Amino acid sequence: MITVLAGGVGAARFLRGLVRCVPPEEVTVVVNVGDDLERHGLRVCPDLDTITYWLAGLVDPDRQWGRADERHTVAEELRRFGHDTWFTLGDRDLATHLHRTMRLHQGATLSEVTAEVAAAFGVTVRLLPVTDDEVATRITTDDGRDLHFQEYWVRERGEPNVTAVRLAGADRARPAPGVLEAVLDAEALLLAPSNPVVSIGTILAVPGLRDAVARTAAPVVGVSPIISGSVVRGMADRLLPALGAEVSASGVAEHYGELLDAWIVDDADAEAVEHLAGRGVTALAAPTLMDDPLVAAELARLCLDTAADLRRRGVGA
Ligand code: FO1
Repeated sequence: MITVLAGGVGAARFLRGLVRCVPPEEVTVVVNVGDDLERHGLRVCPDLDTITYWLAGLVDPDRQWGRADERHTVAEELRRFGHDTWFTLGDRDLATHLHRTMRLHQGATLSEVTAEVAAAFGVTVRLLPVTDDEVATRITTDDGRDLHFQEYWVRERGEPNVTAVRLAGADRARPAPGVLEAVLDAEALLLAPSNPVVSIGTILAVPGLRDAVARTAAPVVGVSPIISGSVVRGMADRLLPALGAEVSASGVAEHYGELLDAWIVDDADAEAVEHLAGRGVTALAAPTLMDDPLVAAELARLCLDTAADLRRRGVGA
């Protein structure tokens, strides 16, 4: 089994490549749920849904989240009642949130509903929320406000300066069923090129996860989400400094520290390879900009080959 720690869009593009290299049934994805929120009484899970829609080939190609061929009739009508629709839910997307919320109200767990949604979209990789407990990524801004991640990222367009990031509720959260086993029993554990702070970091903030990643016999191979000091998308460049991490391929590898056995950087950052070798991290340079599914497939193939090579050399065990 190949296990991937994943956030939203960057992870989805990577997974689209991975499923071209191995049968989807052999892939388990542990997904961040810190972005999740309640809107209009509905439970919305942006990272789980983004991965589902990408793998189903139904994602909006321009926004890269939400559904293609989408309309926003319900959102327009909600505004008639004075509801605030800064977090815009499309008509098709709403069906996912309605189903999920109905099932949660019936007592189903988020894991159970996630499996139902994936099956309904014909997605055969196993998607696991990192926890079935309610957690939320919260952002402290330099003017002293405490915002939900989506308030920071969407409502305020990521403009405020960030002084702290935390996963609220993490202290009471338990790994969802199968999550620890997926990390410990994997033949390879891949860190997708997701946001190291609010996607990978929030996965690792769930008690037991960081320890499982540190202990797994699987080689841990990560892909840098930073190319030439810049993010491919999102706001990791503004969150990493809040954690004292450098905004570079090397800086993220150092931020992950002992957890990594290998780190894939973009060709543009090839100079990081020997710098990291000096720190005992096997680093390789390759194309990591996954605009083309074939690039994503080659990148995923490189991760798997690197993990197999590390296993042969007894690294990671
Ligand atoms: N991002 C936006 O910038 N504006 C939105 O109105 C918005 C709505 C939305 C609805 C469902 C969903 O699954 C994602 C949505 N996103 C929106 C993207 C979301 O903020 C990000 O996908 C992740 O939370 C960060 O990776």
